[in-house]
Parts: sequence; C-alpha cells; structure tokens
Amino acid sequence: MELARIGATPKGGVCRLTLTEIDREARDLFARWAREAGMSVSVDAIGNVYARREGADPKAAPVAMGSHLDSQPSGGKFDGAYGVMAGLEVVRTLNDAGIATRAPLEVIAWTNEEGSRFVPTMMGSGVFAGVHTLDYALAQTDREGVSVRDALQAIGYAGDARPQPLGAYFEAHIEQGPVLEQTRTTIGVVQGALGQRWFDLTLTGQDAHAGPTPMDGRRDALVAASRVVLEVNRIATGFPDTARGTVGEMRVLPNSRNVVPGEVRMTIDLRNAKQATLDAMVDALRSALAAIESECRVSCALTEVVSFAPSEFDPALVDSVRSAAAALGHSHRDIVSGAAHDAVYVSRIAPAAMVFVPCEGGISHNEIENATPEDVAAGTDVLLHAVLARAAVARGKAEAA
Ligand code: HGY
Ligand code: MN
Ligand code: MN
Repeated sequence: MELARIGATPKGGVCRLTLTEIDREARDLFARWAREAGMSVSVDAIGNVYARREGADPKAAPVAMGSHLDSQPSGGKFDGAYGVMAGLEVVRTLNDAGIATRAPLEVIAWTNEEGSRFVPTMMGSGVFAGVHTLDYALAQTDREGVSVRDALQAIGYAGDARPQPLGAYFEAHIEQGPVLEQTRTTIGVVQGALGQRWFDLTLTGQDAHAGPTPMDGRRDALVAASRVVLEVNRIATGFPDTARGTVGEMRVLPNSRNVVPGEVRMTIDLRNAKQATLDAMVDALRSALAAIESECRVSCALTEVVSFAPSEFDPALVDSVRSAAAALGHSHRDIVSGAAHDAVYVSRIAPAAMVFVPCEGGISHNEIENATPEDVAAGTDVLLHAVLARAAVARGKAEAA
C-alpha cells in the first residue's frame, strides 16, 4: 500500500510507467526496504534490480522471487508490485524466524514488464534470458523518441552488475482473470502461459470529402479497420485452446469529422495455449485481410512485433507450489496464465513457476484492480514454503516461519 502511493491515481490505481521519475522512486523504495532487511542490492545494464540474501553455501545458485514495479498507464496496485513485495516479505519472515537457507535468495524487480511505454514487453527479463540483446533493448524508443538507454541513465539505473544464473525462480502474481474468484479458489498453481503474436497493422485508403464523395467511390480506411476489429473478434471466438484476440490501440488519420479517413494504424494481440492453433489464427487473419483489401479497396501492411510460444513451467517447481498450498490448507487449482509474465522468459534459462491469487471481479490493467489482504498473505505463505523446499533450511526451523 505504501508502494502504491508512488504514482497513485485518483481512482485508486497507479500510473508508474517504466524508467520514469516515478519508476525510480519505486525502485529506490524497494532497494531501501531490501537493504533494511539485510540484503545487498545490485543493478544490471538493463536496470533489473537484484536484492540478495546470502545463504550458507555462497556458491549455490540463488533461488529467486520477483516480478515488476512498472505499471500500465491506468494500472492497478497489485499487477507486478505484489510479486516483488511478496518476495521481500518472505525474506523479512525468514529474518524474524531466524532461518538461514542453504542457497542464497534473490528478490528481483525486472525492467519494463508491461511493454507499454517501450516495446517489447518483458524487456528486462528478456535481456536476462537472452531473448533480446542488450543493444536491441537499449535502442528501443518511446512515442517521444526517448531511448531506453537515455531513460535508464536519466533515472540512474544503468547498472553494471553481471547477473548470476538462477537455481530456480518463483513469481507471485494476481490472476488478472475471473477463474479463481468464480471457483472460490485461493491459490492458482500456474502450469504455464499462452503463446502470443502481436502485430501493428496500417490500412491505407484515401482521404476524401465527406459530402461530395459518393458512398461507392470511397476508400474508407476506418470502415476497413472496423471490419478488421470484428474479424479479430470472430477468429478469437471461433478458435479453440483458450484463443484470445484484442485490438487495443487505433489511430485514425486525419481524424477530422468531415473527412473520409485515408489511414488507420492499429494493434492486434492474438493468444493461444497451442502454437499450431495460434498460427492458424494468424492464417485466418491474413486471409480476412486479403478479402478486406479487395472489398474496401484499401491496402494493408501487417508487421509482427512480438511472438513467443506457449510456455510450460518446471513440473518439479509447479509441484512444490501445489504441495505448499495443500500443506497450508489453501484451496488450489491448476491454471494457465492468459497474461505473460517475466517468469515466461526466465523459464527459458532456469526452472520457474508462479503462484496466482484471485483479484476482485477478475479485473486488472484497470485502476480498480484489487485483492484481499487474506489472499495476498496466502499467496506469500505458499511462495515462502515453495522457496524453502527449494533453497533448503540450513539453520532454524521451517515451522517457525
Ligand atoms: O500483456 C501481457 O500479457 C502482460 O501484461 N505483459
Ligand atoms: Mn504483471
Ligand atoms: Mn500487466
């Protein structure tokens, strides 16, 4: 709640766009709290923040927790922030209980998970996992032309730490969908996440006068774009395997009430649990665009900007989440994440798993996003015991925690 005051919005959410002064404030607060909990803090070249609690065996690969501190422009208090705070709470609890682990622990705040100010999404974990080169990420610019490199320098988070390979990674997160709440389940044992393919689409027709131009003579890019929106919805509704399709952004040019729009730029976000079905959705989109091009007499330029396969988390770590939930007596169920998370990229180079808790009405990426203290505490408790199972207790009693 104290962290949520940084970038707080009138409707109770947060606007904490990555690599802004507000993001720096949140990063500084996390680093201060981590140091107060006896942790050392380092920052790497893409701005990922690593808080470290030493273990009895300093050579053992660290068991990490974490998520992200950046938010959507009209985001909520819990998306990302919960996972970082839950990791910090696990460390504070182990300190209070006098427990030392064999493996070192880390709590990580990844840079630019949201992909809202700068694409691509999950940028910091993507560089960490080798999905993106550092230079590619540093060169990305926002709508004002500011580069990630300059923004990192401006907030003092262009670090030089060489991140260590991780032994395991656990991410606590709100579900951001309705399943846990509707089924009255406290803990989501996350199996993996949907694959995603994101596109930028530009439709080009011809600007014309809204009065003298006959209806059959128009090359109206907005009429064509409206058909694309309905096609994306039809495809996502018609395909199996947890298909999702969204048009979230659209710019109409010249955007004047008495001019037939000659150009529309829009985004398309397609997701699916199976790669073959996701690819079939993209094929269906491409043939729909061919029909719209000829019938509306416009041209379509489709550019793919993000593409990653459906991911599966590490079965052994998923089991430790499930057995921690069972041992603590929390209702739990297996679930696939509709959203992507940093754990998706971390799972490419280290065993990873996630712990979900419900959010009110299944609503997220919205200022009214909310979760109960009981549910976030339950998720943190499951995180603690799943991490202990992996990091092993070197001194003290796990029961004390
Ligand atoms: O869009 C997503 O899947 C997440 O918010 N990065
Ligand atoms: Mn998130
Ligand atoms: Mn998000």
